[in-house]
Amino acid sequence: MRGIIADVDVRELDRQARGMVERMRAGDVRSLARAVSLVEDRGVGAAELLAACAQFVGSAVRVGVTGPPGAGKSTLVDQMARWLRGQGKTVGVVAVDPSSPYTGGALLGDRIRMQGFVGDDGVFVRSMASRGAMGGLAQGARDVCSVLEAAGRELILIETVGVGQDEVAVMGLADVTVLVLVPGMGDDVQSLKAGVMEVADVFVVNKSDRGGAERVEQEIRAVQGLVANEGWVPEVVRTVATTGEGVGELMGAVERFLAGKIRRKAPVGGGLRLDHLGVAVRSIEGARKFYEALGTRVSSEEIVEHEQVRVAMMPVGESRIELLEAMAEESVIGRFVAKRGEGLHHVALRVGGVDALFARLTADGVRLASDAVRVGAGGHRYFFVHPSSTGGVLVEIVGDAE
Ligand SMILES: Nc1nc2c(ncn2[C@@H]2O[C@H](COP(=O)(O)OP(=O)(O)OP(=O)(O)O)[C@@H](O)[C@H]2O)c(=O)[nH]1
Ligand SMILES: [Mg+2]
Repeated sequence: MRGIIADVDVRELDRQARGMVERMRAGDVRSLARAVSLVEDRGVGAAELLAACAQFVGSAVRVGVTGPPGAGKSTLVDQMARWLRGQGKTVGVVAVDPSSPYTGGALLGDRIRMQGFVGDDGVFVRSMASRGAMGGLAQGARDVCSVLEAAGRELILIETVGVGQDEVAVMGLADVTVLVLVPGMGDDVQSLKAGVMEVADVFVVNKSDRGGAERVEQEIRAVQGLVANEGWVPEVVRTVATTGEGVGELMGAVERFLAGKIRRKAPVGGGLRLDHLGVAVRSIEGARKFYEALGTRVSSEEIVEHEQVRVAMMPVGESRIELLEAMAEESVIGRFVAKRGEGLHHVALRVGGVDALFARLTADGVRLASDAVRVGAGGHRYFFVHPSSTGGVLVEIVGDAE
């Protein structure tokens, strides 16, 4: 009986969570506020809510803003939010305050400044207190970000004081991290470099109305020489957060970093990817067990009639292993197994522009093992390149599905 009751409760919580996400997505800010509180407090239904939010995770651009206490992070975040509103973007702000939220001046300061957004539902601000436990802060901030993303916020600004491990962990949530420094830090920039300098994708010299900005910039450049950052040299931008000066430039630097990050992450070789490995086997039933023991499974099975072959797909990361079993002795796979035994039959590479590549390879005199681009299972287009041109492996070139 208990089990049944628990099941009903869980289903009811799931139903409530889905309703909450629906209302948030429709723009109901009160539901958003309640949802954020629920995951922050880890209350009953928080797990169900996060599960309902899961499909939207990663939909926002997350911008981390960190730096020493009093550097002007909150003032800058406020200006960044204003700038983004000017671009018509919806914004979520997560201010992670390591001191107590009930006694510290920081939260009050945030409240006063952010009141500029009262009446504008396009900016949602939440200050979070440290939960004390290592990692708790980052987990809490991560969950709040998930909720904001489920609510459809396009950008999330995450403010945290860059002091300890917890804060560095919070910055791990961001797609891009802005490190805010101020004039008068002198050699303190040097002392910051452990942990904090490394996370910076863009440097801001705030309070540059005060003079001494040049000195800090030189310090940053000096330390940068010591820090490797995936071949990216972070830009240094001067701002006056109190007036908004330099904020447009800062947002430009953030955009440039993100654009470069996508480029840097793109695979070398113009989008060339390993699509699958084709393994010729006598029996799929016999061969699949080994791969299943490694933790993959057969995601789909199909028959390619004109090749007289049965195919079992087993996902491996973004690629897969295809087990190929002949349906007739006189098929390609049947002849392969009879002659060479079981083994690697082909390597399939995915490209953009399969027809253009077919034409170019033909023109270059590469020996192809197909007389034309063919249409295979799932509508994808493919052709084979003979092993004599590839270093001894039959290569299948696969294009994207039509
Ligand atoms: N002169 C000058 N003052 C600034 C500038 N930016 C911020 N301030 C002031 O610096 C003080 C601290 O600003 P905050 O935005 O609260 O700084 P913070 O980094 O968020 O501070 P914590 O969250 O407490 O670490 C406030 O009095 C701001 O008005 C600036 O560009 N120039
Ligand atoms: Mg602050």
